[in-house]
Amino acid sequence: MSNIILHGFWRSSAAYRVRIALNLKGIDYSQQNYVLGAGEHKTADYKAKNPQGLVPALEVDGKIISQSLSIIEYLDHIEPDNRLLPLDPDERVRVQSIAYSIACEIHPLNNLRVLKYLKGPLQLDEEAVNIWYRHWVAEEFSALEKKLSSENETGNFCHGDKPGFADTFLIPQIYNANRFECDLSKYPKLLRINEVCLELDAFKNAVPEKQPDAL
Ligand SMILES: N[C@@H](CCC(=O)N[C@@H](CS)C(=O)NCC(=O)O)C(=O)O
Repeated sequence: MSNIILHGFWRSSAAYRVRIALNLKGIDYSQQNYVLGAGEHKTADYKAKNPQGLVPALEVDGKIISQSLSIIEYLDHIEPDNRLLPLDPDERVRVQSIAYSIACEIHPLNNLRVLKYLKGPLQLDEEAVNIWYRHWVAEEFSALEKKLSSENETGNFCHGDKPGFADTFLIPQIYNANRFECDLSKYPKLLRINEVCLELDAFKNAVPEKQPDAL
């Protein structure tokens, strides 16, 4: 079995996605964590591994893989048991579009470096930054709520009655939205999926507060 190290941070939602995926797959891994607030992910040592200076990165027998989407897709290839992405092209593309709507439309606008830029060079105060954050969550969560509550393919989870790829993206984003006190009452379907996922060990063991570097 490969030696797998997840380079992350307890409160990184992108690392949280990968922890869920590793747990769902039953893959053993260790963690090396970086305090993002202290800039530990920007050191020369870490950038030698991931020049983007972002977490997560997954180290598999010394090889580094960056970007949570590609990491999780890679895990699905190396460990085909308990597939996270369906093989059927129609199912697969549905699951991908749910995950990408979070990973590509919400997360990049609300990432730490973006919020720091708004507060620093653009001099927005805390409240303005929170309004920014909540705006992008609301935009995408409204669309996702509509999609998931109207499509028959949705089950107890984003796709059917088995947790998978899309859930690994939704649950960390809901965690972050709660941190930023977004009003989630308009998204009962998303909240229900969150509740069901958090009953499972794979999700429970991935929650930020349970990680070794949690403050
Ligand atoms: N698209 C990347 C995003 C990675 C990312 O932005 N990670 C955040 C933590 S969730 C980070 O490292 N932020 C550090 C910073 O913004 O300086 C992925 O999905 O892995």
